[in-house]
Amino acid sequence: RPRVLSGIQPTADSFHLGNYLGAVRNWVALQDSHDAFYCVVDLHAITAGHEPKVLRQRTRVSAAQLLAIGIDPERSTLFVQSQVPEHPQLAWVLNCITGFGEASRMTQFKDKSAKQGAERASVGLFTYPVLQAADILLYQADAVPVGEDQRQHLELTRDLAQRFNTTFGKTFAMPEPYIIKDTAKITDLQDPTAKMSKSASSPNGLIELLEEPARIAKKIRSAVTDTGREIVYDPETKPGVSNLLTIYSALTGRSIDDLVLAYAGKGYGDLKKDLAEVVVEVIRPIQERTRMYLEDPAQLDKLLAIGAEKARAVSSATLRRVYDRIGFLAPA
Ligand code: AQP
Repeated sequence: RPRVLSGIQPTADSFHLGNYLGAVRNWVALQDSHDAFYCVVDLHAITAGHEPKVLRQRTRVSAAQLLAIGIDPERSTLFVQSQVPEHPQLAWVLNCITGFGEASRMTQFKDKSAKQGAERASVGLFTYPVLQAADILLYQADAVPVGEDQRQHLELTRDLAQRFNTTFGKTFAMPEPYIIKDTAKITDLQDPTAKMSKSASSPNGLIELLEEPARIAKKIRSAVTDTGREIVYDPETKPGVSNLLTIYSALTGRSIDDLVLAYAGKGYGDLKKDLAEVVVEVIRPIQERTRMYLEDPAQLDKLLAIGAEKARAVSSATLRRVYDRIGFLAPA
C-alpha cells in the first residue's frame, strides 16, 4: 500500500475549521487506502516561542482531537514528533544540503519573520521547512495531505529528496502533495481573502473545533459578506459568501451548485443560520470524543508511546541508510 504522512502543530488550544477541512479530514479518509503515519509536530511548535506547560497540554489536546475526528491508532501510526529522535537527526543532514538562498525564499518564513522582526525570528523558524522535509522523507511517504499553504514546503521536500538521491544514491521516495482543491484554503470569516489561521486570524475570523457552539453560531452570523444580496459562488468578487458555501458544501456533501439553487431568492442571513447549524452538528460529537480522550491522559500517553515505537521502526531504518550513504561511521 502507498504511504502517507502528515503532521499538525500543537500551537493552539483547538484545531480550526481550516485545519479540519484542508487537512485532517482527508487524513481520516486516507487510512483506508494508505499505510498512514500522522504526527503532532511539537518540534515545529517551539520555533516561535512557547510555554512548556501549555505545549504539553496542547500536544495532548491535538492528539485527542485527531482520535476524536477518526484517526484510528490500530490502522494508522499516530505519534508525537519529539518522541522519534530521527526527525531532528535527518533534519540536520538535510540542512547541510539546503541552500541558504533556497530556504530564504520560503514565503511562510518571510511572512512570519516579518511579523516578528528579522532580529527576533529564530533560526528554528528559518529551518522549519527542512525539518518538515525530514518528517516526510523518513517515512518514504508517497503522498502528503496538506492545505494549499504547504505547497511550497512540499516542493522543497521534493527538491531535497532529488538532490540527496542524485548525490548519494537513491534513498528517498518522491512525495506528492495531496491537496483537495475545494477545501485547500478555507478563509478567515472576517477577512475572506486571507487564510483562516491559528496565529493570524482575529478570534472572530476563526472557527475552532473545540469552542462553544453558541459562539460559533455568533461568529458565522457576523461573518463578513459581500456587497449585493445574491447568494452566488465567485471567490474573486464574492470571497465571503463563497467561503461560506465552500464550508457548507464540504460539511454536507452537497454540491455548491445545489446550494446556490437552494438559496436562490433567500438572503445571507438564511445561509448563515443554516450553516451555523451544520457546523455545530459536525463538531459536537468531535468535542464530546475529545473530552473523553482527555479524561485519561495516562492512557493517551501510552497510546502515543506505542505510536512512536511503530514510527521508529521505519524512521530508524531510513536514518541508518542515510548515515551510511553520507559516510558516517557505523558504531562498532
Ligand atoms: N485555512 C486553511 N485552509 C485549509 N487548510 C489549512 N491548513 C491550515 N490552515 C488552513 C492546513 O492544516 C494543516 C495543519 O496546519 P499546521 O498546524 O501545521 O500549520 P499552519 O499552516 O501553521 O496552521 P495555521 O492555522 O495557519 O497556523 P499558523 O497561523 O501558525 O500558520 C496543514 O496541512 C495546513 O495546510
